[in-house]
Amino acid sequence: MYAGDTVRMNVTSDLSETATVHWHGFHLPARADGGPHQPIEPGGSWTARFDVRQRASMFWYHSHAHRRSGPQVYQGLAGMIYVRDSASEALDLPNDYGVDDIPLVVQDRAFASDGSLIYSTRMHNVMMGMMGDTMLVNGIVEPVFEAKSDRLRLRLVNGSNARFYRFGFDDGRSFHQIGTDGGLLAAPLPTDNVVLAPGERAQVIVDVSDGRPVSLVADGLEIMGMGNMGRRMRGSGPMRDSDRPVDNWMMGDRGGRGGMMGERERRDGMMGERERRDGMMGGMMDERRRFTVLDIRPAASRRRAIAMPRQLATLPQIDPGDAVRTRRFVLDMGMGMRMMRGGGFTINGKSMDMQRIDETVRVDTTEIWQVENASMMAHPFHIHDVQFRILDRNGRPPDAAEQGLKDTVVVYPGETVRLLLRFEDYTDPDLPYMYHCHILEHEDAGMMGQFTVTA
Ligand SMILES: [Cu+2]
Repeated sequence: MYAGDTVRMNVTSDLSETATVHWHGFHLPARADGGPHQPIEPGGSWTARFDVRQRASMFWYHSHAHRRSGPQVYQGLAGMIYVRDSASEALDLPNDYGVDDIPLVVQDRAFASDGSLIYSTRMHNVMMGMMGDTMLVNGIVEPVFEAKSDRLRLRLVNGSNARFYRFGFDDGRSFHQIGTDGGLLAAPLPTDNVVLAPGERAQVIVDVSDGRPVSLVADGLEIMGMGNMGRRMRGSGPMRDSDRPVDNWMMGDRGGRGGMMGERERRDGMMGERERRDGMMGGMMDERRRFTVLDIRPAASRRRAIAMPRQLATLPQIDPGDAVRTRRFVLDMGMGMRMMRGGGFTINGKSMDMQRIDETVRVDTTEIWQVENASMMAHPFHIHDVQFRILDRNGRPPDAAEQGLKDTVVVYPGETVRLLLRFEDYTDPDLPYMYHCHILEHEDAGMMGQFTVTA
C-alpha cells in the first residue's frame, strides 16, 4: 500500500476458533486495530478501514486473539505488508520486489515426525516462550535465492513467538542497516549484525558483487539473564555505540559464550528430569543454535549496483521537554508456584483484563513511557497505534541501530528504557489499544495492558 491510501481490509475466517487480525505497527483507529476487541468468529468476517498514515517500511499482520495469539500465530496466522511512499522511492535503493527487494519473515517451529506442528504449553514453554528447531522463512525451509543484482535489500521480520536472533552473514561480511520497525534510518548504518526480538523488523542492504555464495544466518540468543546482561547480547559489530565500555557488564567476553555456562546450568536446573530426557525438547530449547535463513547465490550476470545514498530520511525531532507526563510500566514474571498457577505475567503488578482500561491518554499530546524490567528475562515491549522513539536505556542514548522509528523495543533484565510517544488523529473513549510483551506466550499469559486515546 502507499502512504496516503485509504484501504479496506476484508477478513473472512474459515477457522474453527475465534481469531483476530492485528495490523502491527500501523497508526489507525482503535476499531480497526485488530486486537482482542475485534474478534472474528468462525465463519464470520471483519472489515478494517483506515488511512495509511505510515512512512514506507515493512509492517506485518498477525492474530491477536485473547489468550490465543501464541498458538494462532504459530500455526500460520501472520503475513507482511509493504508500505511505500514517494520519499523512499526517490532514493537509489533496491526497490524491485522479489528481485532485489526481498522480504524475509523468520519463524522457528517444531515438527513431529509426521510433519504436524508441535505447540507445547508446558510450563517451560510458557516461561521461555515456544521455540522450535526448524527455521521457516516466508513459510518454507532452507530457501535459496539467486541474486540477479549486485545489491540486495533484505527486509527482516522476527515473526517468531519467542526467539531472539542476531542476524549476520556466514562469512562475516559487513552490510548496511537502513531501516527499523517503522521506517528508514536517517543514514545507512555500517554493521555486521542486527539483533531482532519477536515483533521487531529491520531493513538491510548487502553487497554480493564479489559473486561468491553467502548465507544470511541467525544466531539464537539466550534471553534469560541476571540483570544487565542485555548489553552483552546486543551488537558485536565494530560500528556499534555499544562498543563503548559499559561499567556494569558482568563479563568481559562480549559476544563469547564462555561466561554464560553457569547461567545456563542454573536455568537447566529449573527443568524437570522428564523434560530433560525428552530429546525433542532439548533441541527446541537450545536458544543459542545457529539457523541458516537464506542461501544467496549470485547469478553469473547481475544488475550493477549504484552508490548507496548518504542520507535516507529526516526523522521527527525528539524533545523530551514536549512530554506532558511520564508513565511507568514495570514488567514482571512471578516465579515458582505463582508461575505454575499462571498468574505471574504482569505489567505494574496486573495481569491483562479485557474489562479494565489501564491508561487513558489525551490525543495531541506527547508522553514519556518508562518501561522497567523487574524479571530475569528480556521482554520485547510492543505498543499499538504509535511509532515511538527510544530516549535512553538506563540513561544512555540508544545504539544507532535503535534511533529510528520503533513500535517494539527490547527491555533487558534490570533495564529501564524511556520512550517518547506522540498520540495523534484518532480517539475512542471506549475501545482500547494494547501494550504488551511480544513473546506471544507471555502476552497470552497476561503480560499486557490496555490504553485509550481520548479527546
Ligand atoms: Cu515477555
